[in-house]
Amino acid sequence: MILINILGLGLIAFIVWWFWIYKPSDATELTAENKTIVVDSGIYQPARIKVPSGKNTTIEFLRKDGSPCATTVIFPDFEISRELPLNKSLTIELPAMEPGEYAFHCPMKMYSGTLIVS
Ligand SMILES: [Cu+2]
Repeated sequence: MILINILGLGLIAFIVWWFWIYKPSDATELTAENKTIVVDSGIYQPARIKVPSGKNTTIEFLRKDGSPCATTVIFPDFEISRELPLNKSLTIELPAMEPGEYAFHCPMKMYSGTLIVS
């Protein structure tokens, strides 16, 4: 009984850490050759993306996760919401942005990422 409680608490702690605390620190710079974000296994890969400010940017999403949760990606700051086709990359055009950090995520925010504009 105690063992089960400890396991349960551990699981809760892990979930809290995974969804709310864990933040990968490295930001990946997107380049013309390398600007694809893969959507798979609960994460955007890469999840932190550096893009230049003040000019239009395109990024590509490649969704490999078949779950409904992963289907839509939202950039709330720019009112962008797109359906991602499965196993096929989709290009999303972003407007010229002010320097700052902007979130993007799935509707339930289980997948989440950050655009770092500088
Ligand atoms: Cu979701």
